[in-house]
Amino acid sequence: MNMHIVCSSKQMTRLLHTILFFSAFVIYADSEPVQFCKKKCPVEVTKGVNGLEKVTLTQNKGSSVEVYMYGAHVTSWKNDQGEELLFLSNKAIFSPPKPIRGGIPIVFPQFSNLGPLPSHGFARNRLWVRDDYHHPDTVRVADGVFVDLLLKPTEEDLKIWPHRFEFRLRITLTPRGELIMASCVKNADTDGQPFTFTFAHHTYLSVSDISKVEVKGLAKLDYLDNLQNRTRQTENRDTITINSQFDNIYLSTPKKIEVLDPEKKRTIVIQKEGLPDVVVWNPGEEKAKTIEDLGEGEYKNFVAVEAAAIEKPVTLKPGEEWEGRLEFSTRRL
Ligand code: TA6
Repeated sequence: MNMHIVCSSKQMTRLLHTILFFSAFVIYADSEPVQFCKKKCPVEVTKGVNGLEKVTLTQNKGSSVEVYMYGAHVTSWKNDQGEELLFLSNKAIFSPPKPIRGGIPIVFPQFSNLGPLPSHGFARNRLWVRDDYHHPDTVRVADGVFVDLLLKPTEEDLKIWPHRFEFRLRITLTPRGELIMASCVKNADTDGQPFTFTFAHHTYLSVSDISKVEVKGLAKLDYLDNLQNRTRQTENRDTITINSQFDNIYLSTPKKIEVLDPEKKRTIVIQKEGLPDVVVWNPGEEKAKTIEDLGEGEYKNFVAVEAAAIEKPVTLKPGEEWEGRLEFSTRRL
């Protein structure tokens, strides 16, 4: 996918799409207006848990994605066979300002406690809006159903992080059931100040049993061990397996990471651009007990594999844009 699709800005395009009234926010790949679909709509807006607005993307073969406007949070991704690929806690609290436990929280503009903000920043507990900006090329290159979301700071946000940003996120479900998250952050500050942020897609992948899972693609890499004051170490295993609390930030990782689940007989393939680091996290049995919105024993059913930009924070001058892209697909083992 062309990385410029989310960021480029053209007034004419905006105008054109407004006139065509593509529901002011969503486009189907063949440009069919959402409200006229005869069978199941490829893009549906409904009320989810606690009445929070939810967008569901579906493909003919059966794959689907659910996204909450609260946090621009993907809570479900199913393949053609209807298998759920993301973990969502049974005790997830769908009640702002608590972030949703599971799915794909957006960590922005601060990863963990690496700055003055609350841990993991605020994007995951803000209400995003649907974005009315589209570029014609996107219809061709996206090749799927998608929703465009936008986050801008409120006056309250500016008090804790005084930077006028625009965060555009396109979430696409391809005809083959792949999930694509394309992010664009722009420095929209007019007073000429650069800003710096860290970022992660805090993805909770659904697995049969954490102790059986293998993460491939991180061999020989340096990592920061979050459980040891982020001391820098080198991974000497070819394949990562997890048998207790685990919280490493792998640095300068390859573009492709694979998560093998022998019991489910499937591999989840993660491909990324602009997101050099990968956090691998699981709380393990003891720590899990302290996480109030995680059900008993649920720690076994997920591994967080988080495509991120942490070690080298991103700095944007006024008008500059940063792009990140993440793609998930599955393969039978
Ligand atoms: O990304 C890993 C991590 O930062 C862990 O250290 C762990 O605390 C986790 O995220 C969950 O954070 P949360 O704020 O969602 O409870």
